[in-house]
Amino acid sequence: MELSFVFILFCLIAAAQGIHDVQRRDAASESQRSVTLQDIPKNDLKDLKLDNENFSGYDQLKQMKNIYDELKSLEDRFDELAANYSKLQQKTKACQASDRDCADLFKNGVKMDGVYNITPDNSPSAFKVYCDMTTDGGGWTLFQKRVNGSEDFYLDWQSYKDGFGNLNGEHWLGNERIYTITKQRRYELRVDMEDADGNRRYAIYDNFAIASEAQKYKLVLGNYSGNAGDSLGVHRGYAFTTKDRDNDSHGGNANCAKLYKGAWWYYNCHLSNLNGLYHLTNYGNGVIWYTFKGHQRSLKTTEMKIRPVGFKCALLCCG
Ligand SMILES: [Ca+2]
Repeated sequence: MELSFVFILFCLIAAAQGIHDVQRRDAASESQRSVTLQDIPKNDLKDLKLDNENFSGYDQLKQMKNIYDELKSLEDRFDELAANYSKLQQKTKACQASDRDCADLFKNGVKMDGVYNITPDNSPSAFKVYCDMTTDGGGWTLFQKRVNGSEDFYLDWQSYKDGFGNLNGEHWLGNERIYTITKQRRYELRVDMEDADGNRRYAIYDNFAIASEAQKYKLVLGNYSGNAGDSLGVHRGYAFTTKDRDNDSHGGNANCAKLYKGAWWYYNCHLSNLNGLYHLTNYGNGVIWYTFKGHQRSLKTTEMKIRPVGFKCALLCCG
């Protein structure tokens, strides 16, 4: 270390000056000065043996030796810290480079709700999502929101594939993006909802994914918990249906998306229809969660959001 070398040099000069002063004051000890600092090569300080206590510079030399030992110890400690810092830097960089979803962003210090860029594994580029960083510990990536009826949700296959709406308001993130996110790791789904009177309920499923477009964005769903009742479980395993792509199990030419003015994983047809029409009555074609408000009452707000299973347990470590 250059710094320690300079410091040692400084000590040498100071000590030499001190010894010189002592020498001038103490002529009687002239004969004892068999060793002077000039006789000691600087690099030999570390091997210096202080076995001659009788020469006049003994105390100064001993002090220098102590300083040298302390500097050496500090140097070792500094090298150790530098190595640790370098490791930490690499780890932090690895964490920050992997904003695969809102959970990664949260772990990397983003704690405010809002729109952020994420780059899921195998995604050709980053894209924006709305992150809920406050509900039940945060880290949620939203893919659906209804709040005021400002967006038309009665749209076709391509629109649902690509996504539509305003990420800060009503939107569907897009089936292709939902597929890309959920194929990375295991996610849980949370559905928050509120009725026209302001009553709030939620439903959680301990596994959620959608399959690829080739598999018609089929719904993969785990077990339910919550207080809204299970109105999605019955849709488990069904393909996505839009008004122009009938993949439901309703026979003949009947298309549940057309019948109930939405787009969903219909069977024949639904217990939930969160992409239905934003209005308050009319059987089955509203924003429906059957076990909360039945088939006639449309919800005022809904949010569908996902985060990795075990997110809360994993908060203290990265990756
Ligand atoms: Ca059909």
